[in-house]
Amino acid sequence: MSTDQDESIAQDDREPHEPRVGPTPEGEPEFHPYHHPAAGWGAAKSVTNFLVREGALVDGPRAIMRMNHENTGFDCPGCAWPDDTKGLHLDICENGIKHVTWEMTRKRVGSEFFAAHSVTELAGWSDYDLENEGRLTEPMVYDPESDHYVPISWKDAFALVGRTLRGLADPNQAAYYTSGRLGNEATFLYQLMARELGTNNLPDCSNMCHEASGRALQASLGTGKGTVDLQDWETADALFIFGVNAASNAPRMLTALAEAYHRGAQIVHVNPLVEAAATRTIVPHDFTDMALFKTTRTSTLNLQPRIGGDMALLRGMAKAILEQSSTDPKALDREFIERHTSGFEEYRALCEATPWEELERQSGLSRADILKAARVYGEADRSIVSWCLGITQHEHGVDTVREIVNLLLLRGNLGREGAGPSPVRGHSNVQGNRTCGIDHRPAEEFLDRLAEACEIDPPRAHGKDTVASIKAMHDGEIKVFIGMGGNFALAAPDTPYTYAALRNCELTVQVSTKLNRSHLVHGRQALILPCLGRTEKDHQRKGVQSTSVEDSMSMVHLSIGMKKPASPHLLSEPAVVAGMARAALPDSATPWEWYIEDYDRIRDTMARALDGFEDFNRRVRLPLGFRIKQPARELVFLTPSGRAEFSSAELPDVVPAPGTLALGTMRSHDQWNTTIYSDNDRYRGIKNLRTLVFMNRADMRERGIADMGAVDITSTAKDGSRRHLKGYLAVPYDIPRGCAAGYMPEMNVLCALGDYSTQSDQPIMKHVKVTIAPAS
Ligand SMILES: Nc1nc2c(c(=O)[nH]1)N[C@H]1C(S)=C(S)[C@@H](COP(=O)(O)OP(=O)(O)OC[C@H]3O[C@@H](n4cnc5c(=O)[nH]c(N)nc54)[C@H](O)[C@@H]3O)O[C@H]1N2
Ligand SMILES: Nc1nc2c(c(=O)[nH]1)N[C@H]1C(S)=C(S)[C@@H](COP(=O)(O)OP(=O)(O)OC[C@H]3O[C@@H](n4cnc5c(=O)[nH]c(N)nc54)[C@H](O)[C@@H]3O)O[C@H]1N2
Ligand SMILES: [Mo]
Repeated sequence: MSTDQDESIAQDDREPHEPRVGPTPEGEPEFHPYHHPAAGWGAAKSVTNFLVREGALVDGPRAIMRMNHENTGFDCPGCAWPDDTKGLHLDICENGIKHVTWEMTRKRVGSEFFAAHSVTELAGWSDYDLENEGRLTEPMVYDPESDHYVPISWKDAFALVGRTLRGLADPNQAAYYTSGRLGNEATFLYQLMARELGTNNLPDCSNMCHEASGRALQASLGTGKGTVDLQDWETADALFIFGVNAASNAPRMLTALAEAYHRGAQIVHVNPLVEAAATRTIVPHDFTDMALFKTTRTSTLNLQPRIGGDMALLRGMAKAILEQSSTDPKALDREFIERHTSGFEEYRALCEATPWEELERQSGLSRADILKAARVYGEADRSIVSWCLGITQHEHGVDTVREIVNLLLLRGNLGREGAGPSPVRGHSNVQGNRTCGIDHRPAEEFLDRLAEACEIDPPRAHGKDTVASIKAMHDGEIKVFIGMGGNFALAAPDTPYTYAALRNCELTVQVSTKLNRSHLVHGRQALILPCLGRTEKDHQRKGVQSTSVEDSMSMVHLSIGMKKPASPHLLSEPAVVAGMARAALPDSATPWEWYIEDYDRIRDTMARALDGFEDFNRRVRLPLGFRIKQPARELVFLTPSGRAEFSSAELPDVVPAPGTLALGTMRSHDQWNTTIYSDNDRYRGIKNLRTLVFMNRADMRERGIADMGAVDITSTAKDGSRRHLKGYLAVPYDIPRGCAAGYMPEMNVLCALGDYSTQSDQPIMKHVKVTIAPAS
């Protein structure tokens, strides 16, 4: 091993142990496998406990009644699952309620709080305790003399941002991060500001999330998005759900799964863990089901591949369909393949050349299991394949999503009702962010239109994404970091490295609703700019404003807050952007102030600048908003060949080397990314514990690890450097051998910054190479 690597090991080991992320546990760690249905009364009880604890019983229910309600309420910030297209009933869920209540808390973090606690003191608090202090109420600036945040006026705060940005030698010395909560109007202004200043440095949470999906779908189909909508989900004969913990992270999918089961559709879940959504549910808004404890199955087949084994499974399914086609002419949709695709023969040859033994070894599934899935697919007239992070956060995420498309193309499952690819997006408006210009690699046509509509000269060189921005901050190349929402310090990989990167900045600016780690891990100068949340009324000169968001299925609709703002000093996100922009661009011809008076004006400009937003102001006010046209849905493929492209990628080797395990980092049921509600993970049977690792019992025995025994986890990065977590508890779990799983953000410490996918540049968060041993 070289000296360099030895140095990096020593450095990692020196990092002090971080404060806990979750709350102080209420008791001893417990693990009792969960045998109840997803949602239903367990969820109702959990919501009640949560509302009582948050003291939100008065505001909570009233607000929830206004959530996802055609165009008269606000969009649930909980996830990006679309609203019920019939608009008939409220489709609400436990985690959506928790998420909304979290924003509506009555607790406040004002200047007295910051006067009482230094930044060094707060840095020792848990992340739970930081957020639990409540809503931020006024702009604050870091005072290095006293090590406290002190109040600053909005005017001075903007002046500081403007001065620092104008003082940069090169506009590319700043990065503008977006977390996927940001509404479309603020998003549009934000990217306009960055580009008018002269940079495409627009890292976003999507760089850690669905970048792989966007790149793959773009390459295969000429569109960065899924092509199906909720009606398609309602008419599919077979649903394949890959790598998503839906009961926790997209709970409203449960309703779609229960409905699918009732109509006799096949539902195949592919996940190393059998998650709660792959069992049965009580649909929470169905009052009779709730009253009668009536459960509905939400799965007809569960397959547990090894972590990273999905691509081999998909290829195995394709191989089976191709084999079947030699005797059964209906196995393939030959007309579709001939008219609409290219690259089929090469793909067929590749499938034929891949031996079953290799597919079994790489997927971790038997040939019989792969054939079962293939049979479901072959017998269904209409299939949807849906996926989330279990597919994307891998080295070969792009290839795997393309393999999903390959499989769909074989039977013409595209451009017709009940069929197609359906990525489950994460943050409630992460898809809208990309549509409205948050893209560090913008297309030329996008920039051309933006230039014309906004009369600016946008930079053409590609900017930096999340990983590249962190590295550039670390190297001193980027000196200003602006975060529109989110919790960058904790969400990003390689925690100590990311901390050092942020601390190396001249100025960090966090536009936030609640106190979090990213306020404490800051640059030499630092601002906290508090903003309105989605539930709150946004008063501007021309009256109460609404913003728009886009869900996972490309529906754009309005969101209108109705609560009194948490403090009279909050600004809306569009107003914060406009304030920073004017200060940084004093001579800008963009009418920043005029835009903020009435968001219809922003939307009028967006209608001219963005593809698919024609007549935006009228269409967004239709009862359910409007759907952005998906060319691939109409079988128009904006690919170089003008056809849907089969890909023919080599199968990656995902089998862990002897002695090592593939570790997947994921969310518990009681957390929202870096926001932790409790130390429990109900559907996985965990209480009072987050510092855990789920393991196969045989792997534990082999290593001499006892049930709930303490272990040390060591990851080895591509460059050979090592990172450690000590004293975690090993939970014996139904997970394939060679695989392990635990929670983000604690486990981000194990993810090396340099370990990002060469296909998507996404940090590898689901296939971290680790060794696990009894605690030293
Ligand atoms: N309540 C709540 N809702 C959320 C969030 C939240 O934190 N809390 N986060 C939001 C965001 S930003 C996002 S991106 C989404 C995330 O939604 P998910 O993708 O569900 O997020 P994870 O918790 O990372 O869960 C990953 C799932 O993939 C499985 N998995 C791991 N590795 C593999 C693999 O190799 N193959 C397969 N097939 N499966 C694998 C894991 O077992 C787990 O079930 O949820 C959104 N919704
Ligand atoms: N190891 C590992 N790491 C991961 C992942 C993983 O699976 N494994 N998942 C990745 C994924 S998919 C994602 S999306 C990222 C998440 O990364 P982020 O989006 O950066 O993180 P969040 O935890 O969602 O951000 C929470 C903070 O957002 C602020 N906030 C909440 N609502 C609002 C609002 O309305 N406006 C504003 N301005 N601020 C608001 C609050 O201050 C809160 O503290 O994490 C990534 N990190
Ligand atoms: Mo995400």
